[in-house]
Amino acid sequence: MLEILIFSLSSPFFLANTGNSRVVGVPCALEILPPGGQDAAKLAYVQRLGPERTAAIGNGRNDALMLQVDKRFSNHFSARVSYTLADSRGNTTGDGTPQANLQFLDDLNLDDYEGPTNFDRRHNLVISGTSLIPKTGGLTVAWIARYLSGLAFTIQDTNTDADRNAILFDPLPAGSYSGTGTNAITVDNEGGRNGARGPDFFELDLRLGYRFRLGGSRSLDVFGEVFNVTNRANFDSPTGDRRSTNFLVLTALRPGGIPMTGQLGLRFAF
Ligand SMILES: [Ca+2]
Repeated sequence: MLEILIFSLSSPFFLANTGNSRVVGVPCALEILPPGGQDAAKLAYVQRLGPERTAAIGNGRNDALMLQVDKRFSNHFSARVSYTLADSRGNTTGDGTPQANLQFLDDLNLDDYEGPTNFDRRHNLVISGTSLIPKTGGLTVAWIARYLSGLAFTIQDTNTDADRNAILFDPLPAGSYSGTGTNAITVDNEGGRNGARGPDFFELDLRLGYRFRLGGSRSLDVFGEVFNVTNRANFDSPTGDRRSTNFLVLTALRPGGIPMTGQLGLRFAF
């Protein structure tokens, strides 16, 4: 069975001028907040900043193509392949409280802030399945393999304030950048906000199980599971700040990026 889903979502971002040099915002469907607007559910955050200075001038766009193929259980196995091709861009980071870090005086410079959102994940592939091994009397094998593209991050240098707006967020020009030392990487930076890509992710998990039938309704399940079978080191994106001694050096695993891990289990049913 094949399923295909395509969706596109444009989401304005509510931006609020704090009165100094910062602009922050939250996603919001409204275009302009009237003075004294009381839609507390949506605007509780920006109301604190002064509603007379707010306007929905940020925007983002999310496009995705989702495919899924299912093979129902027959001939001793079932399987599923899911894939999503996605593109998430805008003139904010999309993280809920985005800032216009390139603002200079009254000019927000949002055109220069265009780029991938912090959640832009180009490829997402999952292959999973389970098999009942014939002639074994109850031996099962299950697997799931996952692949994710890396997230975008910004190559910058907080040593200088190139645009002199008192905000130390000044993306470096496009080009190839490298870290130094152990686990350093090289990235091709497109320039601007989120112009570089962090490491991708892959993990394969396996499960082996056997069911002993003990007569009547009683049974004993014995199973072993191994997570991250290939023991791949799935790193988080490094810092893109050239000022840091860890510039483009992989220093931490991404959340949930565990080394190879195994566990054994028993389950007695009666
Ligand atoms: Ca700056």
